[in-house]
Amino acid sequence: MLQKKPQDWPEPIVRVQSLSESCFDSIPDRYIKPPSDRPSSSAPFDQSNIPIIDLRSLFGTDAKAHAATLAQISEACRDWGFLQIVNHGVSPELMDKARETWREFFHLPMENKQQYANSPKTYEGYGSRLGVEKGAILDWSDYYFLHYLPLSLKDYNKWPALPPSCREVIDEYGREVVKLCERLMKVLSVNLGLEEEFLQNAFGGYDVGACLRVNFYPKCPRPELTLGLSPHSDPGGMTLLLPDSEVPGLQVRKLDTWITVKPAPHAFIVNIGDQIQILSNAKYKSVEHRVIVNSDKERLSLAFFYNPKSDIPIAPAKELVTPEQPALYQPMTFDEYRLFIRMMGPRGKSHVDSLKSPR
Ligand SMILES: O=C(O)CCC(=O)C(=O)O
Repeated sequence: MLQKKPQDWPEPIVRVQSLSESCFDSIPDRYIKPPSDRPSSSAPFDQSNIPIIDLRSLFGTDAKAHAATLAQISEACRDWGFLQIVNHGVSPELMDKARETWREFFHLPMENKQQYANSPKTYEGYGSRLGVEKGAILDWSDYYFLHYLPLSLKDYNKWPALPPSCREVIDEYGREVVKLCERLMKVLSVNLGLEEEFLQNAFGGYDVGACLRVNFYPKCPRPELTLGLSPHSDPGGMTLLLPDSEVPGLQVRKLDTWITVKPAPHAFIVNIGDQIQILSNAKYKSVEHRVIVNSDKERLSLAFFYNPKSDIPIAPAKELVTPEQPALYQPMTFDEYRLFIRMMGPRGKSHVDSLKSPR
């Protein structure tokens, strides 16, 4: 396994937003995917969607309704690894404000954004590529990455100072989303047949890792040749994605097809990450997803990653290891795991699969 921290990008960084403004009918070769990886334009229009689950009963006193919601979540986690949640307790106004604030950020003049240009040492700041492999084919997106937790990594100076409300909005949004993640961790623990606090404790308590990646997908003159984000599973614990309210783009792999998610109004899209796959001994699986782009509308999404504390070993829960289902993974800290991924960039599910115990 690779252990050296990458120091710098292997090539000069080009902002996809600038390319989008200067390319009218072609895109640079660096963004053209091999034919088998391109979004298939011949896919039939598809009605299917990931499950949409109303969480209202989790906040009420009706035990039967509560149990029914838990059962729906359990089925979605097992069958899809992805679900949409509505009536989740985060205010729709805050969700809209978070999206709008970040849209304003990406529309600031380039020099305002460049002062936050990131490096692969920590990825914090304004970025345009994942992975440091020289000559890699790149994705059609820019992003902003920041730490919300643990408090030791939270650094307002690394968050944008503009638009003026940005830091305050991120703080409020982070607070509400963390509360929701803590609630979901209890639901997942109970659904796995574990103590309610099991997953939270396995993540190292409440000062966990939480970070935000805001993805900006500019318009693309040749969307059939590229992807906004290559297929990957999320390396962390659980992700709460706030998708664009107008423009679809997220696709989730279901067997051999890619399902385009149709976001419900003010829903969060929740997905299981590799660390919960490992802790659940693969009862729940992280699922590959990717993003397609389009020629007439930009797209913005906020991915909030809720992760274990970075320096504790993560291994299958003993309660879920049996003679019939032995431990599928060897223990590894999230720091070690993430470093491996940050070197390589998005690679489907090959990262978590490579942790499988030799048998
Ligand atoms: O933009 C999206 O809809 C998905 C983003 C995503 O998968 C990610 O940030 O890991």
